[in-house]
Amino acid sequence: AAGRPVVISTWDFGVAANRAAWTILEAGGRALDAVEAGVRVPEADLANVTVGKGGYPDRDGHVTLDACIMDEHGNCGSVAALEHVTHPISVARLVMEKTPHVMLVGAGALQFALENGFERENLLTPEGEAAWKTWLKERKYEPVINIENRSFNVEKIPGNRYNHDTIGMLALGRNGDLSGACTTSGMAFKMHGRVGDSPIIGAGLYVDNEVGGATATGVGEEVIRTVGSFLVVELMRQGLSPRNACREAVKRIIKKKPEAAKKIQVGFLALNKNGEYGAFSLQKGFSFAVCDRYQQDLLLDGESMY
Ligand code: SD4
Repeated sequence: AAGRPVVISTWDFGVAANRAAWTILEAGGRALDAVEAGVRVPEADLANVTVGKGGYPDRDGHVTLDACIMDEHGNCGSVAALEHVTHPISVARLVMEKTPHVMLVGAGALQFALENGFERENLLTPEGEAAWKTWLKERKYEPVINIENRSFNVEKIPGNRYNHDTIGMLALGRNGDLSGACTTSGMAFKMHGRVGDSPIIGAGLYVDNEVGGATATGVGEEVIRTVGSFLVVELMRQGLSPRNACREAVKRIIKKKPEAAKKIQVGFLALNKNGEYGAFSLQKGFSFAVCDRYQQDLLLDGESMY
């Protein structure tokens, strides 16, 4: 157990994101502020092709972003299929704090963002456009396992420098309050209008301040089908450790689709109220980052089923 405060997040880029969150947690700040600041780091990073600006587009060439955030009171906010805004997580937070709603999508989400001072930007980088044009030649939709982990599959992605994906982040503040955030450009070359698990409360992210929080990465359809993050939190409520709760959720995915599960990646990451954390994935190669007062740049390999 890391104790508190502590922040954990998915994949290699979690290390830099955790650092930004840590600055806030260390000063006694709110977990909600920490997770928002944390995930904004990869959102703005052009070198990663799966979150925020610079994300790979859908098959029609649009970069569409999904994100959600959840606080210690069970408040939540979410945006899906949001275009032209670099920081969907901050729009999601505004949806939570400034509207009577939980979720805004597409043109409505963009309208809300622009009305609240977000700048309209072009998120498709030359690199993203080149990858899309290469993809168009074969038009084969095949999610790449561990596209997120720098040491896996790098060579398989045309024109790809780094391989990253959804960032899910969970933080426990010094005062014992939990929050979480999740943000992504979704599966590269998805259908236009496709929404993954990442902005769906209970699927890509769930936080219950009595118990803990969980977040997911990988093929979102399987996470939605099993309401994965909610499942992990409820399993922790029943007494499972974060690692074992994540493992059960992975097993649920296998049970529902045994054949499909062999070919895709899904990973869960969880943090409980005591600052204990764990992860589990379908395939090897799911990395996650941990930051607490003893170690700021820890990158661990989650266990996997296969
Ligand atoms: C999605 N879960 O859009 C996201 C993508 C992801 O690792 O996390 N891939 O389905």
